[in-house]
Amino acid sequence: TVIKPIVISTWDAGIAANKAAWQVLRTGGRALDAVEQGVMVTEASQNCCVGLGANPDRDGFVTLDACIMDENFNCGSVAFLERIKHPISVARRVMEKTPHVMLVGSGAQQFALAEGFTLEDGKLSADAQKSYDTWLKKSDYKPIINIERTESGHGPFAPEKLDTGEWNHDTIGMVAMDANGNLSGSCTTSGQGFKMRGRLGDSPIIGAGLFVDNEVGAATATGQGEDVIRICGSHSVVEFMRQGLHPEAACKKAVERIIKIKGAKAKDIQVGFIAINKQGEYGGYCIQKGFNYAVCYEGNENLLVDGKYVI
Ligand code: SD4
Repeated sequence: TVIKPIVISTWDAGIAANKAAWQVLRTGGRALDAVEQGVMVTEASQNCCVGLGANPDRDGFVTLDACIMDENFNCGSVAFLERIKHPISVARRVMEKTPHVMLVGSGAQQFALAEGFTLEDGKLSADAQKSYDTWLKKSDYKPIINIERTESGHGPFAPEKLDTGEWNHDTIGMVAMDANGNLSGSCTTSGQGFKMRGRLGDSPIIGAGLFVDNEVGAATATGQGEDVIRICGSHSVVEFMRQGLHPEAACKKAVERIIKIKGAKAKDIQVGFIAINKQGEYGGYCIQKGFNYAVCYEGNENLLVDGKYVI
């Protein structure tokens, strides 16, 4: 029997996001609405990792990336977007109201304002200001390697989080199948903390941070975006599922491909994929310990699953 509806999303912030998505799915709503409304919860939470409360780039500005894809290969994306609270909803408008797939930077912001989104003040959240100040002191303004593993978990290099043993992460990717058996996905992020200004990761790139093929399945990614882009990560996962692999095995194969390319350097990074297929089977895999994802379906509405890892 097919498990549907179902929604899964990256990291433990996915629990709250899944709850919002579930409200849409359990009442027969569309997967597309579920994945938008789900990740909006994370975007809105000021003390989290995604959205305007998140860590800024090296120059002190929060720049946001997001994309969304439905069951008909419609997709929309925004990148390098500043001072807009819900990039995922702007991405959806790009998909629905423009002839384009991606808008970036000031053009994306201009479009958002024309669509009635509010320009926020651009001030860093208290948490982000603190980590930025710490980063500036220690970093000497050099780029920092994104090591997404700490003693206690994972997260981009956020010095004060490391000191307290907490972890942080800066993306939510969500994929869902609705009661009609249609798939959709969303992905939204502030990108790596203290990235170079103008840097984009995988999260706004269809095929890298997210991919949906309604005949097969849907996948999304988190972690070191550059290495997800290198292998067209989420698209690869979906193609592996098309070849008959279970979502977990498909995610594993994509992770192994990255590890093969990176060689010894693979242990310095984290990448995690999660995926669902048309049967409502799900899975996730990551490079190394410390990644988890939230799963929600009838009777199992608050599952947090540790991602299996290769090294
Ligand atoms: C990026 N993939 O910008 C994102 C970062 C991320 O948890 O997922 N961090 O590369």
